[in-house]
Amino acid sequence: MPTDVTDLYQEFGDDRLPPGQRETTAFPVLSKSATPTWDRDTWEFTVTGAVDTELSFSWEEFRDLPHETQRQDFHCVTGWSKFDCEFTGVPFPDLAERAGVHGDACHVMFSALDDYTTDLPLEECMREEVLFAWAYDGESLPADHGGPLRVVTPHRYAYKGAKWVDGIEFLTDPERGYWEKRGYSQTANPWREERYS
Ligand SMILES: Nc1nc2c(c(=O)[nH]1)N[C@H]1C(S)=C(S)[C@@H](COP(=O)(O)O)O[C@H]1N2
Ligand SMILES: [Mo]
Repeated sequence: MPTDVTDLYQEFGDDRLPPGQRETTAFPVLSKSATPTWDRDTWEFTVTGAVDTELSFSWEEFRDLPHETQRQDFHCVTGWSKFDCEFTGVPFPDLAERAGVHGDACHVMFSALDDYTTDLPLEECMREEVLFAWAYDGESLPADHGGPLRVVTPHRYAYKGAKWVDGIEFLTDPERGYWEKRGYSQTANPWREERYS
């Protein structure tokens, strides 16, 4: 049984559907550019920056990590929300613990195979619901939705969840990711409609 985290909105607002959003049952694809290809044999996921131990995982090693399945909502900054998505993967805090995050780390940069990046304050990442997910509704994550591996951030607009993620860097000073450099919010709280900065 998946862990249901669709009630996390109660931390932020009164309604499950954030203001200015409409519910969709489709799962639209939103990418800045084409779906990148990946090679199972050379794929590598790295954890770098302000940590005790920098980490690197092959696809098999990453898939062997303890993982869980959660039922989550998904909110795109362009105005659609999809309820009850089932994602399977590794919670962010588990990876952070393996690397040993330095006390002066305050921010995280996610990078991806399509040269996308996105950033979040460390405390926004240290939540069980921030998953590195490889399955959606019990099937391998479709390539268009970020397969083999993507991040999901049900407490933030979905551009904070890097599809095709291949690395995270712990930072001691905030930096801006791809959309954040182009005017989108760094904090991106849907219940406060933090769409732009
Ligand atoms: N690597 C990468 N991740 C990305 C994007 C992207 O263009 N590249 N788009 C973001 C945006 S704006 C959204 S809404 C979600 C869309 O995920 P979906 O295509 O699975 O619906 O992915 C986010 N993650
Ligand atoms: Mo988006």
